[in-house]
Parts: sequence; structure tokens; C-alpha cells
Amino acid sequence: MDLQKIGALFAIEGEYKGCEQIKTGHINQTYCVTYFRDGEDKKYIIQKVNTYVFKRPEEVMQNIDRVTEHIRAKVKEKEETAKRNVLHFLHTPEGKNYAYDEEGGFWRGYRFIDNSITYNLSDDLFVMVEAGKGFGAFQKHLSDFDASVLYESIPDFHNTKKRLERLFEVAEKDEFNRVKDVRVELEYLRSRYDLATSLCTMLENGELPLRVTHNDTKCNNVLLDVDTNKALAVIDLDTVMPGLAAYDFGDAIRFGANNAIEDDPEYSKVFLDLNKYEAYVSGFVTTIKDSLTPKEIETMHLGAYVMTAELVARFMTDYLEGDVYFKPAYPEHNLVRTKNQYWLAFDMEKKLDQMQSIVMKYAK
Ligand code: ADP
Ligand code: GN1
Ligand code: MG
Repeated sequence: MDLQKIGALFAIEGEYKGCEQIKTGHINQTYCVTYFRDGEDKKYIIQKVNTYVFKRPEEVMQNIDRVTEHIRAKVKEKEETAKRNVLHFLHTPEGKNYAYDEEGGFWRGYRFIDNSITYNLSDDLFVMVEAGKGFGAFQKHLSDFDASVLYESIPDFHNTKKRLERLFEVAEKDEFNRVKDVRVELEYLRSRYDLATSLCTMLENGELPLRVTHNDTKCNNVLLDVDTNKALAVIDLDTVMPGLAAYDFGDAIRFGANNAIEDDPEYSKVFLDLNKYEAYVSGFVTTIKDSLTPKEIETMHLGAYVMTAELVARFMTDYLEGDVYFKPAYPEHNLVRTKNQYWLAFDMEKKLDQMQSIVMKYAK
């Protein structure tokens, strides 16, 4: 991929020095490019957006533009380090925050936030506290944002009912003869349908309010300061849409409080680490508790279970469909992801009461 050509679409100035691919994400293709200008290296993130996943990428960029402008206005008022607290997108000479390459590929770019770091897995509880504060602040900044101006970048993204129903259909077809590999996990999901869809049901019944949420709160989507590990900015904004506070809480726990990384094939290492859980709660719940309803607080812990069960379903669906959505690094990757998340859901189920008490403790 000629990243220099893409840089030219955004009229990045300076001498192109090279690029490095960042392989943490499962959906887009991400590169860090370096240019030499005014006697120093300047870095940018350049991404090719996955248009199989994001069918209307221009709408995604409009969402991101509005959300980042809203946050920028807030952090400018309060913080000296505003430049490092929100993403700054590159614009083409025509003023667009995206560009198409010659083959129709959809690209965007933004400034690299210097001296920042992300963690896939960390044993440092402070990292969990700060990730919680980062995502909590993000949700708080958007609490007065008009959700009606946002496009739904992926319809029914966290509609767990639809996710499960789709899985059951795909399993029925079993096009690749793979159901035999996931019998236990599939049966498990069938038997836990009510628990896995509990938040969906409460939303349908009007018991929980919709908010503007991030919806993909893996801890590698929050940048921390490399020296202090303090939260800087929330990134990966493609799925910012109306959602439940519990989704953002839950997905962060699913990823960050798993004792193992989400695709670790050593399943005996997969369990919910309650210390990491509590650390995240202390950052996230403490930051947003004043804006939550009693019902949201009482059901927040369910988000962790629901998001994990949803990912069992999503990874399994993709495995059964021949790996069309989540980039696999090896043929059985989505099977391993499915089983890993299944063991996590299984463990969380036993800990639900403890999980709820911890949230209640910090919501006081
Ligand atoms: P993906 O869709 O591939 O997950 P992300 O936008 O999350 O893409 O970026 C992948 C990684 O690149 C992040 O986890 C982070 O380490 C790094 N990164 C992304 N944006 C920035 C930025 N503006 N400044 C510094 N690092 C970044
Ligand atoms: C994808 O893009 P990335 O890697 O941050 C996915 C999330 C899943 C996650 C599982 C748009 O996130 O929903 O929870 O993988 N993003 C999309 O690791 O589907
Ligand atoms: Mg990411």
C-alpha cells in the first residue's frame, strides 16, 4: 500500500519518511506515517475504513466530525492539554475529512497524539482506573449532545436479540460444516437467551434510557499518557451512536478485566479478574454516577455479561459464515475467540452478585 499517495490526498506537508502498520484492531487497516517538517518528525494515523462493515462511511465521518467538535469545545474550556484530549482529523484541500483512493478505497487521517500508549492487557490496576475515567469522561462530555443528529453507523449493533437470532439462522444453514466445532457454546447461548437479552428487553420496555455511547470500549481504544498512564483521549469513534451506558461499561470489562487477552487459546487463563473489574468501576462509575438513573446503576453489571455473550455470538456467527467480518490471523482464530469469550461469560455468570455490589459501592 502506497501510504505516501494517501498522505498526498490530505496534502500532508513535509518529507515522507515511512510507515508502520498497527495491527491491534479487527476491522480497519491502520498505519502510522511519519513526515519530516520544520526540523522534526511529525506523525499521523492513516486508516483505510472497512466498507464491508461500515456501508456508509461518509455518514460515519460526519458523526465523528460532530462528536469531536462537541468534545473539543468542552475540553478547550477546561483543560490546557486540549490538543491531546480529542482526535484532530485531517482535511483534504476541498475540506473533506476523508478521501477515496484510485480503487475506491475509503481513507481518513488524523494527528498522532504524542507520548501516548494503549494497552491490550495490563496488570497495572491504575491503567484500568484511568481507562474507566477516560470512557466515563467521554460519555459525560456527550451527555448534552443531540443524539438525533447521529447516523446509525451499524444498525442494531448491540441488539443482542437480533445478534442471537442471526446466529441461530446461520447455525441452521451450517454452510461450512463448522457447527460441530461449537456445539457446547451454541447450546450455552440458547440456554442463556433471557439473561443475554435482558438489557435489550429493559430498553424495549422503557426501563433504561438511550444515551450517546461509544459502543466499542476496548481499553486499546483509550490513549493514556506514556509517562503517567493518565487518560488522554478516546479513539476509534466509528460506532458512536445511541446506546446504553451499560454497553460501554460492559464491553470495557469484557476486554480489560478478562485475565487473558480475548483470543488466548489457553482457556484455563480466561476468567473475570474482580480486582481489575473494581478498578474499572472506580474510574467509570465514579465519573458518571451523577447522570445515571437508579435502574442504570442497578443493572450496570449486566452489561459485562451481555457484551460477552454478544461477542460469543458474533465471533461464532463469523466462524460459521467463513470469517467475513473479523480479520482472522489464522484459520481457527474466530473459533478460539468464540471459546475464549464463552469461558469468560461462564465465569461472569457465577460472579454477577459480586459484580453488582461493587458497582453499588462506587455509585453511592
Ligand atoms: P483499529 O480500528 O485498528 O482498532 P484504532 O483507531 O483503534 O484502529 O487505532 C489502532 C491503534 O493505533 C490504537 O490502539 C493506538 O495504539 C494507535 N492510535 C490510534 N490513533 C492514535 C492517535 N491519534 N495517536 C496515537 N496513537 C493512536
Ligand atoms: C471490533 O475495531 P475493533 O478491533 O476496535 C468490533 C467490536 C468488537 C471487537 C472485538 C465495528 O473492534 O464491536 O467488540 O472487534 N468493532 C466493530 O475485539 O465491529
Ligand atoms: Mg481500536
